[in-house]
Amino acid sequence: MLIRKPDDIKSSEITPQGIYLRRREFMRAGSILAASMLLPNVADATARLSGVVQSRYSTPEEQTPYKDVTTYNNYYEFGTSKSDPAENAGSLRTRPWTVSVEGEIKHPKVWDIDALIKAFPLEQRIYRMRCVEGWSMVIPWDGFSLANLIRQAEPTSKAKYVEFTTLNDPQQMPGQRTSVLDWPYAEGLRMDEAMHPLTILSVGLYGQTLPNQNGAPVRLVVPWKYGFKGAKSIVRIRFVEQQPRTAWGRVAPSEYGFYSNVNPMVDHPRWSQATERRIGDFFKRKTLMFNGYGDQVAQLYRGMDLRKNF
Ligand SMILES: Nc1nc2c(c(=O)[nH]1)N[C@H]1C(S)=C(S)[C@@H](COP(=O)(O)O)O[C@H]1N2
Ligand SMILES: [Mo]
Repeated sequence: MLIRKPDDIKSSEITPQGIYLRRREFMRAGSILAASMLLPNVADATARLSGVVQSRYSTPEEQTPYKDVTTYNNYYEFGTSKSDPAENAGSLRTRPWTVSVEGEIKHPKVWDIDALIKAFPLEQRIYRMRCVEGWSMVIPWDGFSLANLIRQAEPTSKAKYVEFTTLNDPQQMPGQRTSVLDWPYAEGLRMDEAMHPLTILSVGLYGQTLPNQNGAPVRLVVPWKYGFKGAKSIVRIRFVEQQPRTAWGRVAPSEYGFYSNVNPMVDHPRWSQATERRIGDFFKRKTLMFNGYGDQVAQLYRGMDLRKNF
């Protein structure tokens, strides 16, 4: 565990150029980390990530404080209320950990997580994140472009989709002993979505390795889609010919479509998606098409009926 006191951490280490991390938030993040050292067996025993370069894809919007990002979570393997993951995810063992990259590719490989973290350039991507439930955050993720991993794997011509699967271990994940979802959690992307430069595998946030409640040691982040696309604690990435079934699609196909693009014009069957509440704000704001990433991603869906393909 490599935790340094806040004064030792210069914001320039995370944000060498461009957008800077505001010191106030950094101090807050640092003091939480420092406090966590005093407690035994805490969930966010994170370590500093090195060599993280700021990305030009980052938003300059105000970042959601570390405390909110790490205590207001959805991770049903550890309970269904927002505070459950931070309280219960300490039982997840993230080392040793492997990620199997398999299916319709020329170079299947079982990656050791630490080799994976070192294999591709790490960037900090400050992304707007929108949960289907109507709240949003701005999170400085640290990770690498999924396209880099895919290029190395060399998909065959049969690879049309990518499936992401979370660890299946009811011993470590108390929620998996209940039937809220059809375990293990699974998500999927079309190949061009997976290859898009905005799509990342995240291994950290705020310059530290991911806290367990945020999906340690590696999770998917797709900022123009609802948050549930971002499968946490991934153990398998499989390239397939058919559109994969997803965990949410299995329990409620009429509510959670495969694409799950943020779309203020298409309501969830039980609530409107026109507005959202940014965590920390009092007033709601309008939700933007593709969560504001339309300039970059709208062309992926040209000619598609986004009401049918929700
Ligand atoms: N394995 C797994 N991944 C998951 C979930 C989950 O319950 N289990 N919840 C999803 C939902 S609904 C959201 S909004 C995001 C929340 O990520 P965060 O807690 O890091 O903000 O994780 C997604 N990934
Ligand atoms: Mo969500």
